[in-house]
Amino acid sequence: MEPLIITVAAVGAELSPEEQPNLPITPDELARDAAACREAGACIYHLHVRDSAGTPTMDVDVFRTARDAIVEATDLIVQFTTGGAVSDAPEDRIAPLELQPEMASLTTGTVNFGDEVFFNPLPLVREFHQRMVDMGVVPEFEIFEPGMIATAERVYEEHGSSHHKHFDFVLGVPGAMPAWPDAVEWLSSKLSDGATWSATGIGRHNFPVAATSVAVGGHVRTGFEDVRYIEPGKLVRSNRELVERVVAIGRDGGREIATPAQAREVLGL
Ligand code: KMH
Ligand code: ZN
Repeated sequence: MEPLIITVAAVGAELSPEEQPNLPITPDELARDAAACREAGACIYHLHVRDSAGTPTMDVDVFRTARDAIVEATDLIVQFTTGGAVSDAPEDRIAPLELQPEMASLTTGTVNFGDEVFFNPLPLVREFHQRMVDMGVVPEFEIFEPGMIATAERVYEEHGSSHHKHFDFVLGVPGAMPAWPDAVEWLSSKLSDGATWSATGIGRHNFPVAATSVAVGGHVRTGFEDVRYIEPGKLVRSNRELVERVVAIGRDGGREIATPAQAREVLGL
């Protein structure tokens, strides 16, 4: 099996600093958080950013400063979100791609997201994917529902793409596909040859999904964006704490932990 690539979704757009006081927000905090995650075994830093008040933003300058701080402090692969927050306008979500991150997330369909709707109609998916292709940014297809796999393949074909195909199964968002025990293996069986994938379970599903993913040859995502409590009633203290748990799960499952250099090779970066 490939060495285990661990992605840390370190910030997200859902938790406020009041709900998670350890959320990294300033460039310094992001750089320190990223360095700690790298030391623990992470390869990819999935990046959302906040303004100085801690509110999610898609401001290009905030992304630039954050990315530069992380790249200065580590050799992590920085993966920009294009999902943003459910309230963000498409033109704001796509704007930071002008900075040509190594990777960016791309959700390939509309999905219920708690009481809200995460809006990704096909024309938006096409536009975002074409922009990534034009900018040389490798997408990570975010799969909240099975049909999103087919849509990712569809836009890949339509655009005559040649980039590596990498997917991330996001399981357990209220309103979307649950973290059913057989979901990870079933979804991965639907991918085309040569594609790679990771999986993340939201909340209490994070470590069980990680264990399944490790066992069947996938990769793993964790981080504050996905996990609020490390155990019932006990807030996660740091992204590093989550990465350490996933590293332990990976080693228990007999997987070597990938370095960012190994991950770049696997992902064709
Ligand atoms: N914040 C969610 C609405 C992504 O980063 O690409 C979407 C999200 C996915 O976080
Ligand atoms: Zn995200």
